[in-house]
Amino acid sequence: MSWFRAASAAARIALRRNLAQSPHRITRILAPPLSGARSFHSSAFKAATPVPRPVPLSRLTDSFLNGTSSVYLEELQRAWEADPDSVDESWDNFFRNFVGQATTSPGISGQTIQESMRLLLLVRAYQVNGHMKAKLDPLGLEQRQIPEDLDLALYGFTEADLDREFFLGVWQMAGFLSENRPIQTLREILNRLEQAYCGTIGYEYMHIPDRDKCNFLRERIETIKPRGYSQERREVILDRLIWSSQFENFLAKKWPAQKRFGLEGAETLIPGMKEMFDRSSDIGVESIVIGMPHRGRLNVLGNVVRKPLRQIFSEFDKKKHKDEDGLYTGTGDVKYHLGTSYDRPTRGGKRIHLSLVANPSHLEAVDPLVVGKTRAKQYYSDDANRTKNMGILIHGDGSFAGQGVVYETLHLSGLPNYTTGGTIHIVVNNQVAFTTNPEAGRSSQYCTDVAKALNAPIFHVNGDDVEAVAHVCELAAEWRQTFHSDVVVDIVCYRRHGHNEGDEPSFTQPKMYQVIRNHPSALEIYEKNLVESGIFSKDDIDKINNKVNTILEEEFSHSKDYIPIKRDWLSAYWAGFKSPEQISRIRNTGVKPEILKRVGEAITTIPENFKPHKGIKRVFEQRAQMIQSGEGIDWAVGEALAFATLIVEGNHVRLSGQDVERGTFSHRHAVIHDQETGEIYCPLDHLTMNQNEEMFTVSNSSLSEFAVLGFELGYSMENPNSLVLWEAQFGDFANGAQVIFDQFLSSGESKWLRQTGLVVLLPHGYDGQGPEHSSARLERFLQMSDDNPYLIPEMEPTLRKQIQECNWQVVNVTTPANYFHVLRRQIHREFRKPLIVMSPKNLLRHKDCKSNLSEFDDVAGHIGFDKQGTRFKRLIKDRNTHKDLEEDISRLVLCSGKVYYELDDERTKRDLKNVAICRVEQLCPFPYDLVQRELKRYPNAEIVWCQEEPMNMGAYHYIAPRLSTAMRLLGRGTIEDIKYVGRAPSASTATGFFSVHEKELRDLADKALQPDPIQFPF
Ligand SMILES: Cc1ncc(C[n+]2csc(CCOP(=O)(O)OP(=O)(O)O)c2C)c(N)n1
Ligand SMILES: [Mg+2]
Repeated sequence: MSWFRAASAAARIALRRNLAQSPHRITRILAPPLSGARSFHSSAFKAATPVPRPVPLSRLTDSFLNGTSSVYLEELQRAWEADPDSVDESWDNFFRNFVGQATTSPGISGQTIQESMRLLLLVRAYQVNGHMKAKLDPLGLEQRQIPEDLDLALYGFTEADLDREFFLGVWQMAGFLSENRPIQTLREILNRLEQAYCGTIGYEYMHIPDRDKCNFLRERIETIKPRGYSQERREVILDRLIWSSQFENFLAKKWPAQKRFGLEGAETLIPGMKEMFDRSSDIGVESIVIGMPHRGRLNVLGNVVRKPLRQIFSEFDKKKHKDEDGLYTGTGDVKYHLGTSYDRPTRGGKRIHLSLVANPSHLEAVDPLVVGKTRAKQYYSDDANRTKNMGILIHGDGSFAGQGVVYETLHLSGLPNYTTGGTIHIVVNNQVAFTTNPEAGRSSQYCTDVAKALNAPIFHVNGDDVEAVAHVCELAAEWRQTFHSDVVVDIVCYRRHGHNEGDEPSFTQPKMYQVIRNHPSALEIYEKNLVESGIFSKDDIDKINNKVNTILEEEFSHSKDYIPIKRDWLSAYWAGFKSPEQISRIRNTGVKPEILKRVGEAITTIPENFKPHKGIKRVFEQRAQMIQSGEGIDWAVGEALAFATLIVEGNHVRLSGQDVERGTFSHRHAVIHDQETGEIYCPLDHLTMNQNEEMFTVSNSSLSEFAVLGFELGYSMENPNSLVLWEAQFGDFANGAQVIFDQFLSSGESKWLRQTGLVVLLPHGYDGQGPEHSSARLERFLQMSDDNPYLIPEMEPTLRKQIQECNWQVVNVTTPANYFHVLRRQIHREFRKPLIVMSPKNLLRHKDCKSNLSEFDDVAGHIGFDKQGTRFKRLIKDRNTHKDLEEDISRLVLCSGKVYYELDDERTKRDLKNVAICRVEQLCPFPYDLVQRELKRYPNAEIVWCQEEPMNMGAYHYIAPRLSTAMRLLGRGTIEDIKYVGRAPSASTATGFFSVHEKELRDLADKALQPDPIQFPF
């Protein structure tokens, strides 16, 4: 409605001016209209328009549709016609644009300002609501109410007006309303509107509050030349539609009993995508990342991405894939989840790189990954204006409307550190989701309405009209390259068979399927059209069909002896990285002292003229002091040193999540703010000369866990030389992204042979803040860990592959130096694994949670330097320098995380000499070798597992079988000899009462350190 508002605002302003400035004009306004001077059409189809009557000035309103204003306008127009200077300048402009042409053109008589305005409203109604009348449903089953504002009668026109001529033209408007539009009859105008807005494409774009963008679309939608493809283009479109259709027919014929989630009913998706990719390539796109669900995936893989057909066919052979000797296959996945990438030639003679991202069944979960991966590609290809790399997401109608991650992902699209310059969304809208009808599946009119919140244009298209599909697909590509923002193509189609090939759809949609059974395919419809319009002969078409069939058959016969090539699990940047079957060198992570000092200075220095908050200034002074003295390095500085050293080594570091720039606990201050100018300064951006601004990225995120974690995961998969981290506000909230943990992070490598070194920081720890700010649900991450609890793998350092074979690492680190090393270890190795960190809250400022700079360096003799050099410590032995054999120690307490400091404190207070406390810093994979080393050191000790979490949570159930396996081999007892000390089992993660929390903590320490043996479990 922006035009309406603008016009009525113009009227309001002019009216106010008139009233305030020129009394003689007021008189004119009040003068009664000259009867019959203007032909004012008051008759209507439905109701008569009120006859204008003069009213007192005090009751004048500015709505030009009511009689009062019309009188006013007529008067004003008459005055303007007599003397353009007699009216306010704004009215002068107004009249010149609306009726200037009409009054001066021969042949048009009697077009009033009222009529001009009503015509404009009519045009506008088509622009806004024309899609409601568009013929979108190939089955013709949709029953939509045609909006009243598309009815001529509403505007006071009658059939008698249809052959009258009108002029229509507005300055600074494109399309129908553009200046210098030829004079047309109302009938012609209407026809054009119907053709543009109510054909097989329904355009929704008038919600976009930007005139240039609307004009861009208007120009293309309201073009005088109706859409038309050349003979040559039509042949390509036909060929592509034949491929799409024959592919499904072929699979159905050869493997009738196998699930493939065929595309039948939506075959035009394939020519649509191909036209979109060709057009995108013509206008600068070089690489496309695709995410899509099950429906039509094999067709897209074969026909769009160009995965060799023989390979696709060979994967249907169930026997074949069992034993691929010598090939790392992981645990695999069903074929309609697999990803792949290929270079594909385009119509314009270029090549475009396509990668289809592997995904789980969880609909839409892959969306943020695609966007994150696209963003990473843009970073690595210096694609500053984001035109070379593009993301495409294909959706189902049910899932696009129903899954919240769609909205969460859409909301990343305009954020500076997440934008990819626009994703193109294609909805395969088959008007059903499994067995659920749209009326039961969504409250919105269209399944795409969610995208309106982002001001994305939405092109609904009848999936039976392949040329219309091709057209909107091209238009979407143009939009994306022009405005660098999201756009949606909604292909309204149908699903010819059941949800999968074995499903009976008539159980639940009998009427729809009656229609579908008799409905010709999109290919049949197109072929008929082409033959009937004489564009192609039946023979021409048969030739293409035969060609396609022959190739399919040839590929099928080749598929029988197709030998899978070495899995393509390492893409370009990953050359040289090791699969879990190849042993990888373990590298030290210590850094030269001079580098530590140099980067230490850089990260603690604030530019002279920058005026930080005085609290921040103090923090930075303390940090500088830590670096200078080499003592008392805290968590935040430990982390910053890890980032800084990785960056100076040439790696990209990216940390995102809610409030990560400052840090939820106000500890990080990675970005500081000038208190006078509001300018920001990020010390980690200034480590090297001319450092690329994005090389270190720290970014507050949208308030989403699912999409942001998914985005970072996608980002991390592009290039191994990047440390990508996502931090939850509190670990508790990570379960909002549970699908990413379950379906991707814990199992992605095993299913799809794609590695990631993503780091997930989950603030965790019982400090009395209640049930929702205490637990990151450590137990869940450990439960998903795949190291065998009853089998100790090879632990000899040079042969050890334990960490490569395990799906991820879960750590609960207790010193800044160890945090530094575990982050650096993510990069300093020849494979990538996700790292789950139970990160601290109160240790961030704990007096004892400090490290010396010497623990970060690689100098022999320094603390932390052991036989292998300086590395991450999977287990930290008791801080007292115990010998290799300590027979007097009567209790060995094993624990993890911050409870260590509480126990140690209590031990000191009680001056206990007979208790040793060891920290298991890496819970998974379990450090059997180091645990056994400690068990041997304390041969007479009672073995305790102490945790702050309730018994049914925390690490207990993970630790117990592994620790007992370690004990059993040393003759130290069974699982019952592990004494549990911790909170009792509980439904809630933590108490909401601080006093109860404190008591629980006291009890826990009392029990762990009690002089008598601990009775457990009975
Ligand atoms: C998150 C999630 N919930 C439920 C399912 C089970 N499921 C598989 S397909 C499907 C229907 C999807 O409908 P739609 O998005 O319209 O796609 P279509 O199958 O019609 O192409 C459902 C509910 C799923 N795969 N993922
Ligand atoms: Mg559907």
